[in-house]
Amino acid sequence: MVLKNILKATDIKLIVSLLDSLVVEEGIEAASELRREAGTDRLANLVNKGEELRVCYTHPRVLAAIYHVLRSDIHLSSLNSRFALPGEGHQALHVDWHEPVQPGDYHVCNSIWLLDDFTKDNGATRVVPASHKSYSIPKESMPDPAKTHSEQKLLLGEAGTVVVFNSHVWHGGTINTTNRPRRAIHSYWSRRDDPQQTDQNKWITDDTLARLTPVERYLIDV
Ligand SMILES: O=C(O)CCC(=O)C(=O)O
Repeated sequence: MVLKNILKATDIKLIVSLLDSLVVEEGIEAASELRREAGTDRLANLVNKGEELRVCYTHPRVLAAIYHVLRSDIHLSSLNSRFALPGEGHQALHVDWHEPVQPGDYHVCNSIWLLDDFTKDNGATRVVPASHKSYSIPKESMPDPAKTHSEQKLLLGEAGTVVVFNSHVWHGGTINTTNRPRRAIHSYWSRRDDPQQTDQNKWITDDTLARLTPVERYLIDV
């Protein structure tokens, strides 16, 4: 689902400025709460790193789209950012779950928040349409999941767009051949009975708890 104009230019400016400062401030520790990835600037645990990001776990249209995929009670699994750096960013096709699932038995759903236009050159995410219904995952089904898949499509769109996708769909970042980073946030959700990718109760700070509304606490499950 492609949801256009979720973020305004002014929101994007504030968010990018926050994330750029965090990348510098955290340096080599950045994303250590989750995982680092060569060729990218990643940040994790973003629930605790700025009110500017509240929109990423509360936007009603995005939440409705995620519910539409999971058809279940949900919680935020993790909130991260990923900048694919110039000349980098290619990922093997993968799913965000450890095993194949039967069509309809979905656990996880991602939303990618485009902070830059996603173009065919700057490392847009690739997806293999309908692969979530195949009861298979790339590492078990492709000789080399890093290679191009004959049916893959690029998720292209303008900054401010949010793409919500069933993350049992085979997907991955592509190489950014431009000279500027391709910046995005991943607001990643799962069924409420599945463990969160970021253990939000472990990381939540008193300051964050104090500013969260009851509904936000429910969504983050803290
Ligand atoms: O940022 C992207 O284009 C996709 C990233 C992704 O799928 C991942 O890091 O697991």
